[in-house]
Amino acid sequence: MTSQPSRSPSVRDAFIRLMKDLGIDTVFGNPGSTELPMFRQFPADMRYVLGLQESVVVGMADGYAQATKGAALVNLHSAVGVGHAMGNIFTAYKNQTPLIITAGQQARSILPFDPYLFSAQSTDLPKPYVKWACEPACAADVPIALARAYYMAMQAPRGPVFLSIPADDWEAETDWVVPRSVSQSIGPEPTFLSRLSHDLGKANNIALITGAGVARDGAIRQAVRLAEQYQAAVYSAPMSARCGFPERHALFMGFLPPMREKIVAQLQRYDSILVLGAPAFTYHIEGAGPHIPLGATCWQIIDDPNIAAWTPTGHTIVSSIDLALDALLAINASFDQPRSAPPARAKPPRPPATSPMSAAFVLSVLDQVRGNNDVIVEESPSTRSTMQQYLPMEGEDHFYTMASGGLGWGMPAAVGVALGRKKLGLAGSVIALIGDGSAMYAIQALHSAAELGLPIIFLIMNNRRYAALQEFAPVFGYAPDEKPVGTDLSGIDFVRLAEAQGVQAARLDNPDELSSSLLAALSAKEPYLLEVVIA
Ligand SMILES: Cc1ncc(C[n+]2csc(CCOP(=O)(O)OP(=O)(O)O)c2C)c(N)n1
Ligand SMILES: [Mg+2]
Repeated sequence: MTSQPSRSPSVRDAFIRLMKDLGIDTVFGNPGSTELPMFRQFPADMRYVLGLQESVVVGMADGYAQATKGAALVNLHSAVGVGHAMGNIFTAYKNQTPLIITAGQQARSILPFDPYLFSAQSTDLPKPYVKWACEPACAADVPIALARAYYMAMQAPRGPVFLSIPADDWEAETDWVVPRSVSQSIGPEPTFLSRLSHDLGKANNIALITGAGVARDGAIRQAVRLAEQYQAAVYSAPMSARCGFPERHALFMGFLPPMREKIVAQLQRYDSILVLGAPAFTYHIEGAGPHIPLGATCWQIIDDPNIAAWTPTGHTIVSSIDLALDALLAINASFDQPRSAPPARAKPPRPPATSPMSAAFVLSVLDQVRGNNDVIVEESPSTRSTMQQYLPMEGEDHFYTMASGGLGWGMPAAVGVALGRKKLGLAGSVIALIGDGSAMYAIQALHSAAELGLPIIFLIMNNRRYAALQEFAPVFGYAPDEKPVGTDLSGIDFVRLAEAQGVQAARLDNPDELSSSLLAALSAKEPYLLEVVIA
């Protein structure tokens, strides 16, 4: 911690000092007049990462915070900047990413006159998708509000918080704020743990379902030990935004779909279900009947009391996943029945090199050429299930997608993940696997990638349409030959979009060139966009 001089500091000095003391040296932002006073004499030892639209700013900060496992600081322009950012604020909330989002506000001295750029109900605007929103009652309270914002964001369940700061606050006098230590995890209740351990000991066939919370809490190692101890079959929770279990492990059985009847069918052979770091369950479409197979017991361990409250069935331990698993593994397991491993799942067939290429072919080739340290950031909806077959993830820091379903996160998040990994000195490239439609929600992320010179390959899966919606249509009663309106995209030239923003790019439709193109892109130290034309 820096030593504090005795004079009364300005709000700006106390704010910046506290940011540094909290370990924050990067600000993701897009500035306006209401933010200019904040960063006058911007410190040389801090970095401002510019995003050309506010949703890009928040997406980058989300990827960065997840990769560095800390809180990221965001600065937005008053009302409209927050509005632009709202989609990715929603996603950060669902991702449980700790973000301190500051936004400018008009000067307090002119607020009575409804001034230009005034955010009338500034703290209501980002609700309900922030854990806390505050416009401090007076200028001197701004630094202490930053401290509260930080501890709120980092406390489980983590998430974004919001501070609205009037433009004339920065010169006012205040006091230094000294960081405190505040624990960030939640521990499990021992009586619940022994009940869970007892139930697992009685079970014949256990299904372990892992979600993003396992990765967020760095608890994959414990999840593997637990699965091996009980010879449990492991599934990824529906729509999991991170990798919660090594997908090449013999006990890994695959991915649960976000639909009630299908989950029940897939879990039919288990009499005990334990869900870690995910709700039981996340649905995308309507369903009916039981949520788990009849007669099965269901437990979930989750750090969010809100999820614990709405869960329709079973028992819940509200706890951070790592602490709960450490405690569970420390209880000596005794089994009523001897355990044997569940049958391993079949490998998918090798896809042929057709022209145009299939997504399966592209991803199977990518799997052969990618490095062990490479990271996948995915936002390519109709490719997701193909990716799950052909691109198995290794561990907790190898895969990121958004938990919200909101497009426009993947492009900027890839930039943030790459920047975060660079800060930590981690090797490997970031591979952003992005649909053609998805890319267009936040295409300005390419500009930030070029400015930062990060090793990212943007692999645009160009099928010239919103395929996921076309595939989904029959679920909503469309006839097989009826195409939903507004789902064809054509004429988008991703190479020119990339080059116009300073990113090298190529378009590829020849399957024979795929492997060498991917290898060249992966060995580049700079961002590279590869537009792959797929069927
Ligand atoms: C912000 C937002 N708008 C609209 C949607 C609806 N939506 C879901 S999937 C999809 C298509 C995405 O297209 P693309 O990235 O090309 O992937 P593909 O479906 O072709 O694999 C759309 C528009 C959404 N999820 N988020
Ligand atoms: Mg598409």
